[in-house]
Amino acid sequence: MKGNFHNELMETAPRKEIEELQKKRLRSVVDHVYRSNPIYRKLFDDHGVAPEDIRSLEDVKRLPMTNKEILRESYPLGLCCVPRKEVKEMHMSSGSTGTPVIMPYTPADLEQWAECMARCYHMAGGREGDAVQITPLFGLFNGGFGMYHGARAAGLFVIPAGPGNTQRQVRLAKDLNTRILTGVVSYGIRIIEVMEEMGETLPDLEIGIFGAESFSESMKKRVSEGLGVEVFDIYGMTETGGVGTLGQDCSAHDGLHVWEDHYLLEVIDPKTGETVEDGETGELVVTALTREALPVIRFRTADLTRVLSRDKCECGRTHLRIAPITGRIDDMIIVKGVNFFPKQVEQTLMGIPGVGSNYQIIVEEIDGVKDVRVNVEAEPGVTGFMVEKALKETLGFSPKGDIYPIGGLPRTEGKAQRVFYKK
Ligand code: DLL
Repeated sequence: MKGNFHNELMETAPRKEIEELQKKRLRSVVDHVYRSNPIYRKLFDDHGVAPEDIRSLEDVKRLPMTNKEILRESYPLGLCCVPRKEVKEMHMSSGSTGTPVIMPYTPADLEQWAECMARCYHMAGGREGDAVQITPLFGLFNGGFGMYHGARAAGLFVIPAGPGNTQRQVRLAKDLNTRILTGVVSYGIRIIEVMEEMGETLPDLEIGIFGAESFSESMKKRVSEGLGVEVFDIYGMTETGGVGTLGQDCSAHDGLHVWEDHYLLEVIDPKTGETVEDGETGELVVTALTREALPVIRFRTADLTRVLSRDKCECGRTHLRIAPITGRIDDMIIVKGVNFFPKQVEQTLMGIPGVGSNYQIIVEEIDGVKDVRVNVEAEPGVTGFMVEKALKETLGFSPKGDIYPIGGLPRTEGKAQRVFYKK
């Protein structure tokens, strides 16, 4: 077990201490947003709650919940809680529905992000001086810059490759002895394909940090075997401040440690809004305790997960662990009375020998009846019947679909689109 910490004192602090800190920080962030932003103030006033009402951690439940809508409606900087001159960077998520969400950062926010992300690098076994090849886009997407800020804080040697030009990417990794490769999951798969085409291996590569997309256990196995690395599942989102802010798994690979000194988590039943018990799956709700420019308060992430443990982990960390993300609430597909998530399809497909790593789930409506097709790439010898049978066993019904030769489905350099809706 690697005992690699970035901030050992905080990462291993006793629960009681973390909770005391959370309580203090919750009071202070509530006070900050109430005093500095009229939208937040109105939201709190309409909900009948004032900063003085927040005395314990339980009192978080007295606060109103927020969601992506309020961030969209206040585009571009309506929810910003600091004067414009204090904002030094921004990132943005475009989302599927059009209006983007902008996340502003003060210098302290950038440090907070770097701290969270640096903890993730160390938790994955990164050491000062390691070459880290960062393949998410450097731009409005938070992935590239977040991994950059964190790598600087962790003392790594940054190769700011960004996505694309994959042959050059492989050569760079070889020539510069890249030890840590980071990316969105589907780009990890793309690199494996190109390595195979080039007949290259990357013996110095040991650590793969991937996320931003559905990441089933069987996909993790493929990425791990294809790249020859230990794979880590990294989590974060624009609204909480970007990649790594919500943590990652450690070498025990038993859930994602969430940085609780910076974020207060709740898991709720998305229908009733009530908190669910630890172990029960629900929607993750996040309050950012330490951000200045735009701290989200009880933000409904739409991501589904469950609390796995609040006990000290074998790695020594005390920050709670959540299950890898099941999917987004709005990604749930209901066909013929069966509910499922794209991740379940991925998990099944990736478990079939000879099936490639690219797939499409097509939801179509014919004469008012929803149907689903699953297209997948596969080696010769894999038949549609084999795929249907495997899906029948896990989903309870067997979607039809087409088998494409490896390389037959489109590739993307950013987040892959897996689900397509057709009318
Ligand atoms: O995707 C941040 C990120 C960049 C994470 C690079 C990991 C690597 P957004 O574009 O705002 O930010 O999208 C956030 O992506 O609410 C989840 O639905 C999904 N997501 C992020 N990480 C994971 C993960 C980045 N590890 C949204 N597993 C989130 C599953 C993930 N889904």
